[in-house]
Amino acid sequence: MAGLGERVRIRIGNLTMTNHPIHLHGVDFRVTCTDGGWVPPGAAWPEVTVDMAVGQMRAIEFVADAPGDWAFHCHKSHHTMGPMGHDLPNLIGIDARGMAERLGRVAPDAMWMGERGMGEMGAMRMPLPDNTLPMMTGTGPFGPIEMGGMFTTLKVREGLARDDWRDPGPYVHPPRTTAWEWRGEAPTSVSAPPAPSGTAPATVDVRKPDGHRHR
Ligand SMILES: [Cu+2]
Repeated sequence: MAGLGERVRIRIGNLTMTNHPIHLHGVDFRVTCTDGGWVPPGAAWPEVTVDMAVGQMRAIEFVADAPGDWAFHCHKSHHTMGPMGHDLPNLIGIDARGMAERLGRVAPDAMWMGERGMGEMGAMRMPLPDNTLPMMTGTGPFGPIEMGGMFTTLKVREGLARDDWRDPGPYVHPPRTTAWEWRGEAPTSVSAPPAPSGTAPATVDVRKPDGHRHR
């Protein structure tokens, strides 16, 4: 958790035997410390992902200037999906809608990997040994949280009291700032405004944005 506007430092150490590209949504950060020591401020480079090699430590710092619940996770998708079985046939591409429910009637212990994301896994409530990290982290305001394992949430809130670490619950989005599925009639036609006549074709200037606000 971080109060809105607070400066945050997170130290990360990779004690595993593989690399982990650790990614933070909502803000961009600076890598301020390596295993060689603190990085001079002018040399701390901006990032949204820091690859943690085996045995490495890093410190990242940022100003928590965006209220919300921000995913903080390894960018290797299978590292946010453990623990899982792997000796399974590849069924990518089949229509799996409703398969978990139908399979559950004849094979209650079967676990179906949802074709359209991992949400169905979270809805299954599979039993796990007590010392197992949950594959799915729980249920959020939009349904099952589709990441677990090497995943957590950074909560940025306005008005947090100092040293108050109680969970403030899910972020309450301001009205008209969330997407929803349109279930009404599809529009019959969407016409683009006509291009001005007598002008040269537009060129596209592609450059990387200088911010990181994929919300
Ligand atoms: Cu990883």
